[in-house]
Amino acid sequence: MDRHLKTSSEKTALIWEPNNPNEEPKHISYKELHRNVCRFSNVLKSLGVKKGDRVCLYMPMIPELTVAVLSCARIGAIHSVVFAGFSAQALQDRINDSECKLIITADGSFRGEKVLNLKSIVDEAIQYCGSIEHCIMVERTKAEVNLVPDRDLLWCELMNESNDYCDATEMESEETLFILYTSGSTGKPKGVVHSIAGYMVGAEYSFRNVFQYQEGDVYWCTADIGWITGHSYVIYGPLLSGATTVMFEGVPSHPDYGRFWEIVDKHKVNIFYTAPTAIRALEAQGLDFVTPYKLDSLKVLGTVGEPINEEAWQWYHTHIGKEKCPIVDTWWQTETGGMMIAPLAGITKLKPTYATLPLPGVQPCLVDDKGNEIQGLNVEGNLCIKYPWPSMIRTTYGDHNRCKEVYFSAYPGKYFTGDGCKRDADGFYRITGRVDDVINVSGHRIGTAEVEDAINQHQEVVESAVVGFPHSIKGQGIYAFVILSKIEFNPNEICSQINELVKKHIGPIARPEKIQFVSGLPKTRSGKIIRRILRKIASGEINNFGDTSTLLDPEVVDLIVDSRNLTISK
Ligand code: 7RM
Repeated sequence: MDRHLKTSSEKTALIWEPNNPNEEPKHISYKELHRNVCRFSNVLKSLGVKKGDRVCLYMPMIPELTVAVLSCARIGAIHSVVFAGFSAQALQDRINDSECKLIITADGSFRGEKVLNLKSIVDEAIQYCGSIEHCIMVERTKAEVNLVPDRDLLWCELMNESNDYCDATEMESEETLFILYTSGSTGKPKGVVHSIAGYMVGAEYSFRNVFQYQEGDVYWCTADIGWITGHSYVIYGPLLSGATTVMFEGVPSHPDYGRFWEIVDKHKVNIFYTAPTAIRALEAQGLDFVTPYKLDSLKVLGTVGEPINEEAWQWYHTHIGKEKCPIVDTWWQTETGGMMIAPLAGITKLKPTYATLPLPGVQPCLVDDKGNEIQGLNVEGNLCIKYPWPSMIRTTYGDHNRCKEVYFSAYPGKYFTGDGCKRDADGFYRITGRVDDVINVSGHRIGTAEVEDAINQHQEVVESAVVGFPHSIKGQGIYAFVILSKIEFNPNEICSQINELVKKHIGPIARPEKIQFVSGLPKTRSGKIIRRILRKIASGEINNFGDTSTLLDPEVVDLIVDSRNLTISK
């Protein structure tokens, strides 16, 4: 921020586009953003927030969220942004894991036609958060809220009383910039820790090079700041580069499915970055929502979050990019901090559905199940990274061993990504999807164990197993196999109770698409569920289960296959 004041203080740093297209967008210059960040940094200091303290942000996509993130960074406090679609329980778990001192939220958020009351979710969560001293609330929806005297404070009042001067706290390069929780194969979500210098180097380097950002470009990444894509490519990457970044409060379907393209034309967006799931959802609505818009400002398109299918790639290329915009399919993870395998726009040869080549400096490799590196071309294996990179995960908050276990022990000396990957005849990489128990629903990572834990909270559930299955819009959907204590329950009733439980423990995004009640689960003699078989059944592949010799009771599989007609869909 301070760097850009010298050269671009009047330049627009942030264009904020509200949920309601009739509300005025905001253009915030680098100078104004800097001023607001300084003011809010002083607010944080006045509340006793010091270097190293954790601050939780549970906010809508409004400029105050960007200001809050950058203010934490300015004073050396560690931000932990929690996506505002997570439930009170999920929020509480994250606050307690890292013992946040302060939470910043809003009265509510506007998402399409919906109004979400965030403050009441925060109230519910922080009843059981002993570390929280204060809650700062931005007024956005003007919904009625409960303000607890002394604990709850209003953003606007604190900002009015604050002042514009706040030096940035000097930090060591390896000190922590932020924590972001993400799901894995087992247990509760872990707090991925990123460092000050390395993370920012990775975010800026990848932003500039992959998108081939040019001074003056207007750039829009549609991700929510609650996810890593929002951290790295709505806030840090573009703002470190001195770019103009668009921040959108709403959803692609409101007021209709042309909203993205309306915004592209309105703000003359040059670089546009979104998820395959959004492309597929918009494609499904037909071209009537695209043709009214010119889209002639676009120069570069990007995708992230999940594998993109050929059809969606072609649609994006033809109808949005008008066959003249390179598409950068960027593979990376919360843990990698920034893009790892991606084309450089206009430089790397494109190949639909391929993330193509590693960024300069990144050393990917494929390994087989025994841990041997697979050399050569036209091969497939588990994707690892052989050599460290600036923005790599530093630890998992509060549990360094877990970080070693999860990422560095499967293949000694290498970072294991959890993804399967192909390398073609040209040496190009194509990520095929997760090889662990993580499901990718609309680009959001959901751990099967987390969903199972929520389902198992139901009194009548004996056991459950959750897998992903191919979904035409979401990429993957969640399929739950559930054993009940008795068979005479009303299945529809139990289904809605299960859905409520998942919503309560995680959030609406983790609700199963399909629930099948079964009498048993396919297990090995040692009692491990064979998910491979369940994944096949969930995908409708019921003819060839491969090697079933390890099954304790092969008959279980036939029973599950035969009772598929009893599956209940959301
Ligand atoms: C940035 C982000 C990470 C997981 C990752 C993959 C999948 C992400 C791509 C992709 C195929 C891509 N972080 N993934 N990008 N798969 N092609 N271009 O999404 O931590 O939330 O998810 O997402 O499985 O391991 S994340």
